[in-house]
Amino acid sequence: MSDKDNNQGPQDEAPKGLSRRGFLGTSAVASAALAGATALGGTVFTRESWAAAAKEARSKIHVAPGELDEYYGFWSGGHQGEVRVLGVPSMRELMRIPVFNVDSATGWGLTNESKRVLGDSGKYLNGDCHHPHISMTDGKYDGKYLFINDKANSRVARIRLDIMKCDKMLTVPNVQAIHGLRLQKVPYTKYVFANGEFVIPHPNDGHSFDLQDKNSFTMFNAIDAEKMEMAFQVIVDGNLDNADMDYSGRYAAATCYNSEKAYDLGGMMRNERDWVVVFNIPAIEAAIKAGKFIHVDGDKTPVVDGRKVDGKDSPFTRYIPVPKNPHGLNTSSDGKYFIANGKLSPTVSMIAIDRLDDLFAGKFKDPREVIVAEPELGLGPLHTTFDGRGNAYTTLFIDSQVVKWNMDEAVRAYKGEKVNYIKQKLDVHYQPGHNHASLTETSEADGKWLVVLCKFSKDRFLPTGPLHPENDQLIDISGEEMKLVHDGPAFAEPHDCILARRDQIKTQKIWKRDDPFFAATVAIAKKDGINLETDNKVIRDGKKVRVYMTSMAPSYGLNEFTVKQGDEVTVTITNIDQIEDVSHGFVMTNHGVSMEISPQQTSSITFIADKPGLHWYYCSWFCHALHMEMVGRMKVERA
Ligand code: RUQ
Ligand code: CUA
Ligand code: CA
Repeated sequence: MSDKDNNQGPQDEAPKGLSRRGFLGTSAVASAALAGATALGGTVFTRESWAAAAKEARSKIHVAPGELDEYYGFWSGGHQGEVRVLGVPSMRELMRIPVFNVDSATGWGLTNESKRVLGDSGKYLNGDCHHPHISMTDGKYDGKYLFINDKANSRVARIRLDIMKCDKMLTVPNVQAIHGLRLQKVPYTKYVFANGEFVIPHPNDGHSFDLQDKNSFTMFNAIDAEKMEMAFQVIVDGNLDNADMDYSGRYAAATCYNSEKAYDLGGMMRNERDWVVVFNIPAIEAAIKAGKFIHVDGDKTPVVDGRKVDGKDSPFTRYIPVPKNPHGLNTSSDGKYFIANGKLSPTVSMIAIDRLDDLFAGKFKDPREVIVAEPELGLGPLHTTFDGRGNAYTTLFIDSQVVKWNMDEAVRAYKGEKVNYIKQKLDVHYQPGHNHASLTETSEADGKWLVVLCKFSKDRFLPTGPLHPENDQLIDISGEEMKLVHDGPAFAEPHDCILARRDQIKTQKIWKRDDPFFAATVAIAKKDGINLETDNKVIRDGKKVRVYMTSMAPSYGLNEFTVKQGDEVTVTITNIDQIEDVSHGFVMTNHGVSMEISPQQTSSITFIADKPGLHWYYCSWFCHALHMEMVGRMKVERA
């Protein structure tokens, strides 16, 4: 293949006599270009210019052997279903946290402890996570939890950051595809806000397939962050894409791209403007407290109706028209603006949060009076992030660029002043979706690093066949000028990431014996009269056999046990090693059984002993010079 065939690559130029922008035109943006398959490329550059820039940058991101990164990064694993932990700026992957996927190494989805977290939804083996967000107190990360959505099976999961394991999961009732997810910032993360993306009929039982029907809608969902139970739902007009919340704890906002409630692409692009819907959280809470709520489709969650009736607003919502199929919704770190990213419009819309009280009080004729600027930034704006110095950084999917712009200057320009609010445009590689500046979602945005999550990597890495990696690029934004310092290939598909200072995340080095993560397993052992730290015993309970053993490098407490063919066997292992990093595993060969048992952890797994004969089990985490010898045998007697 010649370089010329490789469209979107750095080699391509705009057709002769036309600038890329002129050729594309803002109205032509919609269909062809968004597919990411146009013949239009990034800015022309040479390999040499990249090499020079890279050399200068390399010193900045080099974290020497034995040294630690300054930031934790939590990356969504997209439709791979996990969360990944990276060190920033080295961009080294530190850990993977299985969530909506099944994980062979740790036994996530296989162990009893993980199955209890997964609940009924454990029947789904896939997930699609997009938006990882860290719990906050007073607008700053408190390091307690990370929440993440599952678009594929309409779930929200919580990860405990002290142990970096998922400890709760909730299927959101009566909505399809949880997409946008953000947290209450102030005074603390009481609610997780999660958008149901798709409009569906209610009840969704086949009685109707008509999206225009008044019983077809989607809902904005508030989840109690501590209990991980539904708090309330709000019925909305149109659909819901991304969301964020303000720094007062009063207003949440979400973008809608399908105000048309259309079935197809053409229909969803019909309106020149869709909207941002703003939710008045205290008004919703007051209505629910007063018992003024309904139920939807037999679920017990309190629901309020935030739709307009005959053009009249509900007390719970306001709809602010913005162009066109907006996508990302970002609260500026100074707390002043909700910014809706135009996607099919080259603009972003800046909503002044301090005008929302008046909007709800009915003081404006036109809800667009809360918009204080609509700067034109480039083609395909998707997401915006902030440096805490008054600048915003917006990804331009179609232009394959990040644009740095000044928010105050954009507001002044909107009032008619002649000021160029665009500070810099930087090529990224290629087609960026989310971007994320260090601490940007908090009042402590520090303007040091910017991660840009590019959907296409094209020619940036050694080829890997038709399926290409994504490209997570790291950009130094500490100075006046953005500087690209690192290309990071990633497997499908980090939609989004979040960076926290390393002092904001406090982890345990070994498990605490009273950890709730395995408390239910401990309770079963207690009923069996077992002391998990000392006992190695087999308990028979009809056809159920519970095998209890300890592990300590390099041996299990039991090096053999006997069961009968057809028994349901539960193996519960307590790792009594106290030494940091000495994790053991348990694999029963040819039984699909695998799990992690880290120091002071109790793990259990249940399977059917369906094959008579001798079956070796072994430790799967390299723990000792005699790790290979850390084995035992299950003898299965013929039925
Ligand atoms: S969305 S690429 Cu799933 Cu966060 Cu914008
Ligand atoms: Cu225990 Cu390897
Ligand atoms: Ca639309």
